Amino acid sequence: MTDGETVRLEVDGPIATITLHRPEALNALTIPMKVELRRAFGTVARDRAIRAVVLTGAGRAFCAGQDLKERQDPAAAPLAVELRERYHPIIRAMRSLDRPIIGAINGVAAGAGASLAFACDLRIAGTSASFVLAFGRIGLVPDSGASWFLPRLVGPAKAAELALLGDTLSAAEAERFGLVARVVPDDTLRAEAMAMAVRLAALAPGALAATKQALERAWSQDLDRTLEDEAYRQGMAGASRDHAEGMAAFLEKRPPRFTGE
Ligand code: T3D
Repeated sequence: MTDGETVRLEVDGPIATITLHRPEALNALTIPMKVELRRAFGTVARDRAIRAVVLTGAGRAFCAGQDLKERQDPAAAPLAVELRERYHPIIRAMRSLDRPIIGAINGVAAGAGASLAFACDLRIAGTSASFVLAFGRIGLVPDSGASWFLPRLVGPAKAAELALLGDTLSAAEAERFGLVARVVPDDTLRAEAMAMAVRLAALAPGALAATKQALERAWSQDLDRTLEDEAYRQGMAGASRDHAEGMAAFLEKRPPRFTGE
């Protein structure tokens, strides 16, 4: 376990759990916390033994976004600078990580906290989870990727409603819109997220990484380019030992043992 003051990183075999840990402030993001979160993703990126990541919050919230009290400091960096220097590196680290990230959404995800949830590859919600694009309520605009992720995740109409009105999206509604894979009782959320991580960790790491990248790239490409990219990635995957192992396991009617080669 690597303990920052405000972000905890636990590694258990092939699974890393990153916990936002300022429960007294609903895990609102301070500068040290953003630094620790970026560092945690860096540590995960370097540890090739990690095959899946769970991101969650301590206490009753996932993350309430930017710490608005810290923002009162007259010496605070301008908003655009803070975004470019501290938020964007976190979002980019999450999207470029070549392992899947599961958001275990244990309570409210507001503002940039919602953006963190959206930047995960998959989300499971506890029944008490909710999403709120709180930016408009304080005269700000969606940031940290929220305006990029949300229309892609829930469609443009629902995204406009959530972003413009700032309405709270409950866990049940989030499931209906496909934003979360499923909703589970709060007290089983960690276990359910871990079970999903265990499933992911048993899959071929190279194929998972390429799938994550393919899904991301396809959003901004036309069909022809995507077909070509698929052919390229499939050529690479097809030449891997893991593909041979997957085929052998299928023919021998046994579970595969993927090594990432
Ligand atoms: O650098 C930059 O500023 C640019 C980046 C901006 C990105 C952003 O994230 S902007 C959006 C920032 N977030 C918000 O506007 C959300 C503010 N919080 C809320 O709207 C509500 O707290 C929630 C809807 C999240 C939850 O409501 P509720 O009723 O469950 O809890 P609460 O009573 O409001 O909050 C509990 C405590 O957490 C409370 O502490 P206290 O006063 O009892 O000691 C509250 O002040 C604290 N807290 C909640 N959110 C924040 C916060 N403290 C600091 N910053 C927060 N964002």
